[in-house]
Amino acid sequence: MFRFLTAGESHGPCLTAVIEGLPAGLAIDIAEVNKDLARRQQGYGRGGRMKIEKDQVEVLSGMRFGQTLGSPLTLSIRNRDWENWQEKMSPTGEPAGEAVTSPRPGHADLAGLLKYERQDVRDILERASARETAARVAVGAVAKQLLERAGIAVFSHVVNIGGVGIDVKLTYTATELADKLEDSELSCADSIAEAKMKEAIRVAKEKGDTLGGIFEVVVTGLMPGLGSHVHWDRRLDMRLGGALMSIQAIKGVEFGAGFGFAALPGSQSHDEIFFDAEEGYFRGSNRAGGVEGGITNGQDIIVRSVMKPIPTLMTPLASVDITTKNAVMANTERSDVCAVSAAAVVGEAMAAIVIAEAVLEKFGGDSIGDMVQAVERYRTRLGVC
Ligand code: EPS
Repeated sequence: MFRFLTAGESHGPCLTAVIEGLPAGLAIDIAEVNKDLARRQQGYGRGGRMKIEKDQVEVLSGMRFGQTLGSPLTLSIRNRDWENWQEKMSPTGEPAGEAVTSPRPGHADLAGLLKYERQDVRDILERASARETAARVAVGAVAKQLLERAGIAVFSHVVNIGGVGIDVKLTYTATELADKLEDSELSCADSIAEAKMKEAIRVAKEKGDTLGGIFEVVVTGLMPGLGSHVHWDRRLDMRLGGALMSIQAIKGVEFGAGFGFAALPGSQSHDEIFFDAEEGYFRGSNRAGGVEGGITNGQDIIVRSVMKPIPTLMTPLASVDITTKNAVMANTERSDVCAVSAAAVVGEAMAAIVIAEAVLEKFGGDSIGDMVQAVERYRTRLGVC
């Protein structure tokens, strides 16, 4: 069973992920993991923290001479900022520094305080912070290396920030997309839209405001048959949707034509089926976004997620002091103005994790060789290798 947990507070000593269920013999390129960690850190509109951190992964278990052993793989990312927080975040001793008592609307602060019976918002915000997503990106980078062995690749890009969208007429293959993103600060393939997005972020920053947006994840090289129609919790779109919704600040997910289906008749909603002796079954469109009945249909998965604007506003919203119950302005702390490009990398990681889980479920194997053989056998049976 492929699964993982992460641990760590935003300003604690480190973030840790424990992955279990990886087959033995998978070669892991640590440089590739660090590349994704660096991608998550970049982006116009990120805050001061990203100047302090230089996220790098350290492997603490489960790997020997560059290959997995089939035992739990533990990944750790140090928080450089810990040096400045040792007293305030000490696991032992007496509380140091002032408690944060003004919860931010839109953050986990107030609901978390009430639920966990805490008197300092920091006890909640430290774990609710999107800093945790660095650990997920490291896990996702490992999942992507497993998927590569099955011929599957995962990409992401930003399609909207603060209401500024990319030109929908621009269509790229996944490889063209990856090339375009190389020199983009916002992980956006449309350079004209990107310039407008950057301007919108600059204006928001000037006003002490923040911006959200939409990113798209594309999965290529899929075989039909991942996920299943037979139970609600085996449907791949449910699992992908849930994984994307689990990312901090994500408020909605759509596959393929998504919410656009509301305005389309059935005759323009589905992907007609054709057959070619060379190609096998193929479709003339991909409105389903690669999943039908909870099962991959062999087309690319296309899934978009919307991120709300970050709740830490330098021009804060109204709140209530949790000690005095007086009206106050919400807590302000160093934060990002816009982190949609970072969220795209996290979305890519979460999608890779879910697809890797589905691949391992279907093709199993305690060794990577067994898994690859099973994939090849299946692709041969379908005639789509
Ligand atoms: C983040 C680290 C955080 C924030 C941001 C994302 O670092 P710090 O709180 O020290 O500035 O920059 O987190 C949030 C927006 C949030 O609400 O917690 C990161 O590593 O991505």
